[in-house]
Amino acid sequence: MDNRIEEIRKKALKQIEEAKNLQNLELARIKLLGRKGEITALMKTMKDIPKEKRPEFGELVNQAKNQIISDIAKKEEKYKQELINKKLESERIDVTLPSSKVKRGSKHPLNRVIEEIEDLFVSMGYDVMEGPELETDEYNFERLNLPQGHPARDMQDSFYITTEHLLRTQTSAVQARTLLGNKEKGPIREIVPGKTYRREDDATHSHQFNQVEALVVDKDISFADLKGTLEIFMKHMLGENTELRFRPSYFPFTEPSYEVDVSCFKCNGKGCNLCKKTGWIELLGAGIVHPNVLKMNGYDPDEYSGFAFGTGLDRLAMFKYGITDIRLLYENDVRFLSQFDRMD
Ligand code: FA5
Repeated sequence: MDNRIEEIRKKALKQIEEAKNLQNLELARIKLLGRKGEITALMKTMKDIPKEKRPEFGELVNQAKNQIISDIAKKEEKYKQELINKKLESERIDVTLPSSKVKRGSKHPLNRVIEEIEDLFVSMGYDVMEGPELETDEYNFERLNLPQGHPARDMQDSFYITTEHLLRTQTSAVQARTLLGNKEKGPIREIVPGKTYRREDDATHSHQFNQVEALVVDKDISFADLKGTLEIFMKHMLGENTELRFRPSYFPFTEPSYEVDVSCFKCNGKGCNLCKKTGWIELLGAGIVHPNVLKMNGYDPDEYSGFAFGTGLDRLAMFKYGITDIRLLYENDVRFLSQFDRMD
């Protein structure tokens, strides 16, 4: 009896010893311990053994079985570890090698200008607001004192989507939205940067461009507030020596209205190609909010007054960075844009 068990045990351990990989090991396990395995078969012969010998027989078979299980487990562990080592080896990286260069993008000049303006105005207590680019005729024109058929509408050749909807031609549309939407009818101090659209295309005009609007409404707001704010704004953006010039102009939503020129920062006002020998560059429209606009949007013009201005961000970016054609800002040519890497 002992011999039979010992024989099977030795044979089993040899098979395990010879198993060259995990698959062989699994086959050996099935052959020895599976339902039809040799150890299982040995157990089944228990009934043929005399009763008094059975405990001893059972113990010997169990010892053999446990040894087989333990040997298989050890070998299995060994093979698994070998596989892990092989994988780790194949994935080994040399951290001392120089890294491949990741090309960094750079901020678009328009975004630079927008961020600079936002930082400045936020530091003066303004909110940064936005409005829809697909705007209604009501907000883009009507509530800004530009009723249907008003001749000043012609100055902004518009992209109408339906008779009621158009791509906004000016960020001034958000003025009306804020005034009307302000339930308390209290003071307002906001800037609105955003995209605007007109049917124009040449070196200084684009069908899509960017404006930033400013609106301040409070008691006793005067031209002095407008002038002081614009001086801070322009000196900050274009340099401390920048001078401003206010020329009377016309916008239906402000009265009085102004075109504001800045002294040419290229020639310091002496006259050059950039300023067409005038020493001045036209940069924005501005004025004191028209009482009709206040009234139409729920404010009492006897109690409140305000100023507003709107400037082209593209033009500001062009002046600031010496860009000669507005279209460069929209072509996404990496050779052009990468020049701004150096400014980070
Ligand atoms: C306006 O759009 C008024 N909403 C500005 C304003 C706001 C006046 C608040 C009073 C009070 P204007 O049409 O002049 O005004 O445009 C303002 C600026 O937008 C221009 O000075 C110019 O810098 C820029 N701009 C206008 N059209 C284009 C265009 N097609 N491409 C690029 N920039 C443009």
